[in-house]
Amino acid sequence: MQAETAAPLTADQVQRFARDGYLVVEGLLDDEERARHGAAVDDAVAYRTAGDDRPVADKTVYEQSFIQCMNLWTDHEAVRPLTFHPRLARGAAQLLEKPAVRVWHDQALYKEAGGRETDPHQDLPFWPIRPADQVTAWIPFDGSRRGHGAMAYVPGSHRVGLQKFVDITHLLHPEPYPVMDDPKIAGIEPVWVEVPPGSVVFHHSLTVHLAEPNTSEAMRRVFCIIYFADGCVRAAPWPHITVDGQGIEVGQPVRGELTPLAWPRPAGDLPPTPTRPGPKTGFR
Ligand SMILES: O=C(O)CCC(=O)C(=O)O
Repeated sequence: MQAETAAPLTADQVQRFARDGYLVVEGLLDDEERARHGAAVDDAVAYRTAGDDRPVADKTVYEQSFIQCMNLWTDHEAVRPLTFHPRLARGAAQLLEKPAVRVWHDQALYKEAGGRETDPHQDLPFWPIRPADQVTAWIPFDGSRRGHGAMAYVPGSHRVGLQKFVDITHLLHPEPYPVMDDPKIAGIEPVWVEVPPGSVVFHHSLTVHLAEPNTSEAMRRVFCIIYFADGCVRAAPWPHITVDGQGIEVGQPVRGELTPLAWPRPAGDLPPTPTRPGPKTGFR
């Protein structure tokens, strides 16, 4: 394993993230890491989805966007070194320009062959945590290309004062809010991102993003890690397992066994298995 000494991102990359709300970083994982972590996540997804043989067409609209398996680090120890990978976590801290970051949750988002698009949305409105100091590392194990569930980001959309809940599950609102038509971002073209394997694409929790359908024959294997700045507080009383499961009241900092520090953390030190499970699917 490579020793982590230097900060992984340059000042220019941090500035571009602040401007655009997303950042492509190629070569952040080497081939050995990509293969090892990809296999661990594959195994965890297979375990979580065992017995579900439904074809895509028989799934709910949300499930047709991706197979979502959250908090894999909590019950799959082999996934833990990726969720708490020091290079990624330190990069997240650099992008948020904060000394310390915690993990809100990880998740596999495996878009099946024939899977539908991921509706355009922002992440923060799903979460009862503020201020808006969160960043997601989106890790496509096989790289990302058009036709295979590539993502697009609306550059600068995290800076326009937009904060809208878009029900990408289609469970509460069958027709989710058409955020791309919102006057605050209308006219800004989304940027489609294609990256080679080993890349990580970071996005801010207020950046509007979307993914195209997977029209290829292969599964789109993506793993995400959502980090937040240490010190963010629970901001709303509505039920959410991540904060309720740790007894965190409105106004209190989100600190506990379900949201451990990812950076700084001694090399090779991984958090223990939490005593209470966090959410495993959906946004709660
Ligand atoms: O991978 C996708 O299709 C969507 C990803 C996403 O919405 C996210 O990482 O916040």
